[in-house]
Amino acid sequence: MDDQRRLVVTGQAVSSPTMLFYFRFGWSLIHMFRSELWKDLVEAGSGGPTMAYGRGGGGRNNKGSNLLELVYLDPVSPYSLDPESNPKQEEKMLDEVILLDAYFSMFGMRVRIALAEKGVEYEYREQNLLNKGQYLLDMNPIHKKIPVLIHNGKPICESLIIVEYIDEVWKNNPLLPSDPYQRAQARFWADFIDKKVNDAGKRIWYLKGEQQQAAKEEFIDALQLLETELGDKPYFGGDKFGFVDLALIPFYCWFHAYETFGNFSTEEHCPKLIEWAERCEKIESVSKSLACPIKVYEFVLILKKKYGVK
Ligand SMILES: N[C@@H](CCC(=O)N[C@@H](CS)C(=O)NCC(=O)O)C(=O)O
Repeated sequence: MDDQRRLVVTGQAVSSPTMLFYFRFGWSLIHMFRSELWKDLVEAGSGGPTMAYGRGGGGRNNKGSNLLELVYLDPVSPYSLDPESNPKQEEKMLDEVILLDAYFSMFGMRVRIALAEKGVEYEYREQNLLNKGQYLLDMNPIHKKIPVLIHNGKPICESLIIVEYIDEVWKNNPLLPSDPYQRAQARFWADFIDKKVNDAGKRIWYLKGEQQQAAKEEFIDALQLLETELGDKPYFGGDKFGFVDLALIPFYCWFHAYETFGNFSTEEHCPKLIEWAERCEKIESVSKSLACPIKVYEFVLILKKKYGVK
């Protein structure tokens, strides 16, 4: 355990710059000690993030703790506590992370998973997409859609762009591969998911007859291509859950709705992909970020009514 962590855990005296820091942010530490996440970090030992800082508030996945945001501190990160190695550290400490999202959004789920993978605490703000608030319109004036990540007042839009941003800012637990070719491949498949899986999936519940049949075939074709790309690997990126897994897995909680409205079984056509999805679901960042499939189905019923779809 390094000095900084020993200070936090045992309350021992430290150097004056560090004391100044704690004096200034002492109230935050009280919240930090209360958090589950802090306990996890302390137990995580070396190799992972070495320290956390939090502010009062409450993320939706926070199980009652008062942490609003979290900054990892390690000797090489820009968030390092050592003022000499990073004179701007206090500025960085004031990170504020807000997510404008909607429970049922597969795009929002991607961002929730990415933030959970990184251990970033944030303020979750559920949006009413039928009556959009001014803040959402201000933060995403072009598309007026969720998700929007607001980092220190600056909005970032579009789920895959947000996930890449998160991966660049919080470098622990990388989501994209480091090799440029592999990165390009990962981006290709994530884009394929947006263009093919999302579009066909929506048409399955929205359309009827021949058009619905065509949508089902497109959906299955797209998933079979993805299954081939997965091959015998546990995850798309190899042994570790990564960018393409994160881009696709939120659709899994919509499968029940697609299958019920389209009267088909994905598993019958893509058994290995379902095994992959079940594997992903066992990962905590995924399980706590996905919507309940039954609730998704009920939500689609409401959407169908809204759009006058029988
Ligand atoms: N390409 C966008 C899609 C985002 C999107 O379609 N969001 C939906 C919710 S799932 C939305 O905000 N819809 C509101 C609207 O279309 O007015 C992304 O990846 O973030």
